[in-house]
Amino acid sequence: MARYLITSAIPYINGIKHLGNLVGSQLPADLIARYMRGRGHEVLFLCATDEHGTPAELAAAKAGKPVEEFCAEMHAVQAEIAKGFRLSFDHFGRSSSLQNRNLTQHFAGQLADNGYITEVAEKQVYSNADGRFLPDRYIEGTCPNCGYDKARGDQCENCTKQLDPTDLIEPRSAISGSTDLEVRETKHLYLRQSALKGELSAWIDSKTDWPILTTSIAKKWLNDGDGLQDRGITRDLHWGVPVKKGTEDWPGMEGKVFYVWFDAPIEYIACAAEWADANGKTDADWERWWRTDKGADDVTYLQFMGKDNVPFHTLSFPATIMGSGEPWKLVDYIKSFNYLNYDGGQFSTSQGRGIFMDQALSILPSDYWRWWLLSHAPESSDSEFTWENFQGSVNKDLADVLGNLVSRVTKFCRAKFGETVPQGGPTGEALIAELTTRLRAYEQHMQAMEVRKAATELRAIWVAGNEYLQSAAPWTVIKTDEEAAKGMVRLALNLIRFYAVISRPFIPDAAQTMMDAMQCDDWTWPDDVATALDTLKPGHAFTVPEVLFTKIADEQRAEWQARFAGIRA
Ligand code: B3M
Ligand code: ZN
Repeated sequence: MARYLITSAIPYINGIKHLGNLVGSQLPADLIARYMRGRGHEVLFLCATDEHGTPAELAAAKAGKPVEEFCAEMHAVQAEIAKGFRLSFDHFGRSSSLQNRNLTQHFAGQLADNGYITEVAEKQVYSNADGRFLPDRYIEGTCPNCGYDKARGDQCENCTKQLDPTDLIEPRSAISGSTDLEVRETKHLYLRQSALKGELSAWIDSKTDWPILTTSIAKKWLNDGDGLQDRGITRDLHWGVPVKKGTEDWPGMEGKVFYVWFDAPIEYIACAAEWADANGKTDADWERWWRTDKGADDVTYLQFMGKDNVPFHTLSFPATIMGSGEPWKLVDYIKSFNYLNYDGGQFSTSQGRGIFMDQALSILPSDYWRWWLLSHAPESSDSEFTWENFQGSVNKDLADVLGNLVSRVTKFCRAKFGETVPQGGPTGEALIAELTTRLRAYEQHMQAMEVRKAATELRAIWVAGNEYLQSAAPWTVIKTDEEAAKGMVRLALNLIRFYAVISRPFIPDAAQTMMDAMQCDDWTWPDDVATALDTLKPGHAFTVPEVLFTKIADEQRAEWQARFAGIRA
């Protein structure tokens, strides 16, 4: 038995995620967590909401709520949707937790003590009316280049010219509209990533088994242009982890918070502490997952994320850990994803384009989505959701192949032999041989986290069962050789249980329905296929389940297509 620590990129708090976000982080992480548990490994699967930063402040202001209240509500909403998708987190934490506050301040203190933090004086625009420094993009004014009167302090949207806030004519605060602005000097902390460049490079170079997508992005940031830049890790905001050096105040940093991307990955660690606290466990219980001096030596740590998050996970967060000089676990494998597009364009949170997680669950149960998304995961390139493709997958793979087998076998048996597994002769040698070969391939793909390949193999395993039944044809054989027909049905009923076990990481609800119908609760992984297909003995009672998957009719598909064509308000 091995130990797997699995984390998904933590979704930002400011809104409900779309299916593109889901398939790039939480869903594949859940797939692998479920698979590893199914193989008998010990798994700690963590996720959380990413709650700090300007977007959270602004979303709360828009909702007319104090930011703490907004975050607490949105956390509950996201947790509920995660349950709806059957994301099997051991804990769904919050980056605004006390545990994360303490750990973030602790890391900053360690980094400072080890010489990896510098203080940099900067000039920044301060708004007297708002009582705060304004990030460049929250300053508006007239563009000196084209005269557009809503140019932002970082760029003019009209003529695309890159700007400095001081370039703007008649600058004003985008928050309050106030023109009572002044330039003040302020100090910020920088993480000296450049000083860790050698160590980071060597570490990335040692990861020869990582997906190209992951290492190519990391190497680009390490080596392009000026190479790895030092990064500002503090901000002049109200909402965030207050800047402290461990437990001590940091002179000159009063009123400042850490940048959201500094504390967000630290939440992966803090979340384990939250998990322990929420479950009456001790510090030792979570530290054995995270500290190599406290038992985490034999842990394999897997991270899942979209490609835009890769630089932070391959460089910044490792730099935080390395620079701390403490024995925290570094990630062993980063599985990253390309983008999922939506019907000829991009999914977009800011524009409300595509299907969002809550909307998806409002029209179909999670297994339908899980199957399509995972079997079309954007691994080697971007992939695209179209309603036709979705309809095709559901109708063929889920309804015609898997669902049909289950209903045909159970109904036939009930009609001819009653609702117990019949006594019949041995059969299906060729099927067992094929399933064995395919199951080993499936296991290899899952171990390698090749999601699409695993889905393809699983589908082939379902097809093999269907073909067996089609050519064995117990409904014909029964007329001449009842004993043989019974043997086939017995094998096919066992096949349903077998499918439940191996399909569970992809479609957990259908798997449960299949297992329940077989009146069984034995989820043992089928190391030996012949033995697995002999689990349900003659005389074992079963029931005919409800329809596993309903086909999507053309009219229904067209209606959804039209309903989700527009922009979500
Ligand atoms: N919150 C990205 C996002 O929600 C970001 C990931 C953080 S991982 C530590 O899209
Ligand atoms: Zn302009």
